[in-house]
Amino acid sequence: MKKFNVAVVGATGAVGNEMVATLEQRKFPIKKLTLLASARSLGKTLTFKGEEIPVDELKEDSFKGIDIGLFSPGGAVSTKFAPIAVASGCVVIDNTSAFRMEPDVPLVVPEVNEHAISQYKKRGIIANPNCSTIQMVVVLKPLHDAAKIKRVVVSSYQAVSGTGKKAIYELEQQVLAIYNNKKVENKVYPWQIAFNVLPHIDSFLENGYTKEEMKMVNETKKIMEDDNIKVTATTVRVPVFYGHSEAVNIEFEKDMSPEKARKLLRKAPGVKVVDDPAKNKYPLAIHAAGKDDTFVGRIRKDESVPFGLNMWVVADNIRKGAALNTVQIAEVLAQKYL
Ligand code: NAP
Ligand code: 12T
Repeated sequence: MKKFNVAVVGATGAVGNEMVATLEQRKFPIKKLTLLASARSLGKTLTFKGEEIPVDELKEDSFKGIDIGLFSPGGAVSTKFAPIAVASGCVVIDNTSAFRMEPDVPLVVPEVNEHAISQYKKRGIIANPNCSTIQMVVVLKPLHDAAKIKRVVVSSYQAVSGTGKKAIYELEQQVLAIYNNKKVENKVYPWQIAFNVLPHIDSFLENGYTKEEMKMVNETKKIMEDDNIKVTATTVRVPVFYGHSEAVNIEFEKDMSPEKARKLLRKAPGVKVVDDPAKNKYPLAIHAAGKDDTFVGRIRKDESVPFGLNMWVVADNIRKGAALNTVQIAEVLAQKYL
């Protein structure tokens, strides 16, 4: 089997760390693994297959001989370094929002639009969608194929790990401060997140929505390859460490009963139906954390429209929402295209 030289860019971050673990768990065919981060991380190491690998500083000449680059160093760094990596012959799979909506960059969730990976040659870049969008589209796709979705109304309950390691630390420190009767400090979020709920993820736009909300609207259409699906979103930060939850309301063109939806979703790749309310069984962030699947439950009729459903969708935002989806794309690239 062919083996590849792989670089993880942003390796010391919440997503990068999980990428390294996922490459090991899924036995990705690696010849050499290169770990890249900022100069701040020089001297650090990460363990891969029992070996301590040093973290190198990301520089313009970092990509010589690298076949695949898994990027999550933030939008500004990806904007600068993804084209540099491509110029030295590397295929980039980028987790930031830098390239997602560019028409000549495929935006891929393998369970939904794996075929779009074939378009990677135009720019040498494949974009990994936003975490909240990924877990929603793996559930929407089989339902859309069966009964055509007209409109989606989603409200998210998003974990702090989505913002990175500094935000995980901020929630921990705030909980400790409150417990010890000390002053609560906030640096990452504009308000205290511990024991609070913030209707604010990423920055605000002219239209009153946040960037995170508009990512859900625009990325869903691109991944599902259907501009007619109407989407509206309210994205909310909650004091949870790992796992995004979503209340999803779907209106269909044709009839779609809860029973039929459960049947379709039981067969859907990457989806697990957890839907037995009588036994208090429904998807929970604490159960989804560390898992690969997207969990769906509370599937019930929206009685206010002819053909509608409500459901609750949960996944590990760092795994399926980021690292796992990226490694799945890399697997298809390695097996079919490189
Ligand atoms: P994080 O925990 O803050 O980690 C950031 C990583 O980027 C660290 O490894 C950091 O290295 C590195 N980095 C920062 N500035 C750099 C520079 N100038 N040069 C080289 N490396 C640099 O953040 P995260 O949660 O892992 O997220 C990182 C990015 O991934 C975010 O910008 C976001 O766009 C994307 N992301 C996407 C999703 C998704 O929805 N698919 C989810 C989460 C995150 P040091 O440790 O040396 O500072
Ligand atoms: N601000 O990759 O804060 O577009 O949870 C993902 C998660 C941006 C992204 C977050 C963010 C992205 C967050």
